[in-house]
Amino acid sequence: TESKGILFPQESETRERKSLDGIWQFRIAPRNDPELGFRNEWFKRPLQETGEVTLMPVPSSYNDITQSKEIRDHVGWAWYDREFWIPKQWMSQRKIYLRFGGVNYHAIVWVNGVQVAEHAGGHLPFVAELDAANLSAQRTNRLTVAINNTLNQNTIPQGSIFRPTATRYPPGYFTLNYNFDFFNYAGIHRPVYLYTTPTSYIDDITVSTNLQEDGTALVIYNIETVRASAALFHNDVNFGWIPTVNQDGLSIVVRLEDKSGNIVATGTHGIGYLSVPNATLWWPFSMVKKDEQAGYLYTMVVSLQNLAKLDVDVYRLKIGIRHLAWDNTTFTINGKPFYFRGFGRHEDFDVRGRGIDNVMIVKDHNLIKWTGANSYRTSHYPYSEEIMDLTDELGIVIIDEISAVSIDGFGQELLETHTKQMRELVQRDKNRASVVMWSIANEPQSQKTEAGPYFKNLFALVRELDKSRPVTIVVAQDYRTDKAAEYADIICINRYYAWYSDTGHTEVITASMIQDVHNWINKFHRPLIIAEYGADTVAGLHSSPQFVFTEEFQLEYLREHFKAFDALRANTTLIGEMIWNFADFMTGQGITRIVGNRKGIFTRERQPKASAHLLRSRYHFLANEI
Ligand code: GCB
Repeated sequence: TESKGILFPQESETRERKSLDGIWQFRIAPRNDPELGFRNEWFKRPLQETGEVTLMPVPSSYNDITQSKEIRDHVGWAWYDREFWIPKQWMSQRKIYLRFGGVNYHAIVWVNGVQVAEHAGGHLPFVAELDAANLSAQRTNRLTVAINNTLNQNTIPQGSIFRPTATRYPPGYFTLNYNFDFFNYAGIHRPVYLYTTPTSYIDDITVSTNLQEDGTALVIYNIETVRASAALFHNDVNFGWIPTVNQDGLSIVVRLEDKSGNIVATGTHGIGYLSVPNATLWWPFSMVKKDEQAGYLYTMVVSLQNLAKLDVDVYRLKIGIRHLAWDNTTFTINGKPFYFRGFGRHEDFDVRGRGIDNVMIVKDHNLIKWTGANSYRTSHYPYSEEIMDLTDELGIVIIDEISAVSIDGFGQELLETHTKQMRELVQRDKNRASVVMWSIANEPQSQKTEAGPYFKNLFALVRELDKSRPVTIVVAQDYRTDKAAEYADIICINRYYAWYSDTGHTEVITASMIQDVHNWINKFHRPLIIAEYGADTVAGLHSSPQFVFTEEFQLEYLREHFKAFDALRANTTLIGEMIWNFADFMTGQGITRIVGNRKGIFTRERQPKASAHLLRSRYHFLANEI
């Protein structure tokens, strides 16, 4: 039986894990001979034997690490390799896997010269099972990864290669063009792990939670296992119901532990539910009093046991118990209306690009809490699992967005890519308490006729994958022309009054915004979130009276929006405001971007602009009111 789960690799009494993060060898393929590495089989020998290599940290984007413009702006294949050891005891009675948290965009992976994985999609994990026959415990093994950042009309996001024909260009000149507003960072962006499971193992866990009238919580679970003797019992996984004791003598035992390790419920089937009286709920940190615990997580201990009741495999999943509900006017968490006050963000930081590191993610979440925000959207792609662990733990509410930014075209092949990524995202994040909504796209060309059936399709798919969360789409179109938002449970709109239109005229903001939101709500009768509004602001630039790009302008721009939001909160189904952006971030080079997009309320170095203090006082004020 094949694995289908993508459970985060963890250590337990039955599992081991080794990090492969560190400094790897790196080289890019020559621009004029992109296939050279394949023709010369660079995966068959150490990369440094193929030519000049450079050192490259993993995880990281490769773009900003070296002093080479060629590497920063590279388009095409880039090659990485490193050596690793396999402990002797892993070589028998174990399954060995190699897992990448995220590689942008397309990756091919070889171990000791043999291809073991290929994956497309820049922000989602993938796993390869390694064949022990191709590994050695006596000498080092070699891991080679080739990655390609080229985008086309059927990748998500999209891009296109521009090859000018005019003679004024140097021979072979080309660029990758894309119309999303962030640098197309490339690299092995997230941790790389080697790990093991027993040969019979827990492959996937799906959990949803519910609250009954009497306050009893239900934890509904579905556990998929793969059995070593699967060839004989191939029905186990697909059958959906795994009897207490299977024909191979293995059984599933589930227990739910609270934070102190007390067992609060137990179960004995692969599918079932646990009822937890007086459960401590998972609350957003903004909704609990100081002495209560936000982001309360239980540990669901799943074990696969043999007839002697010994653990064959054990996996611990942290889960939050919370109840989401929504209708045409409200969105509630644990029965209480939730007003989103948050951010659009990026995984973006100096030097690292989109590579994640603990310094950046802890600092960012400290800043988020400092502002009094209660939520953010993972604009414009799924964020790393390490980040999502933090939002679960801290009680920060997440709108989980797929990489479909600014898409256009809406053909069948694009829909397939989009569908595949949505499946992978739901598979990865389905158990996360902090994820309260799926966002299936940001600012598609949704005024086009083809967008209607395309998104109708996708909304249906996501609802089929997960009925426990509402589904949204983030649109920039006008309420009269958009063809996608009508299928959403909750509508998100992005608006830039006095920035992209009527530039500088902050006096138009309040009235324009109020009228716009009324139009949407009167037409669609849905809860609505302003998912973006913002103005580029160069920290330290001042002007009185205010002028675009100055800190004074950003302050005034925010104040005018707050007036609109307060009016709308009082008498419409506006359920949230998210500023664009949390921090300044890097973009491609262009004349409207001054070394990146400056709409952050924090600089790229994470220092506050004046607007951060203003937003903070509003978010804290809202926190006290709600
Ligand atoms: C948007 C996009 C976002 C951009 C932003 C801007 O509508 O969703 O990716 O960065 O506008 O600053 O133009």
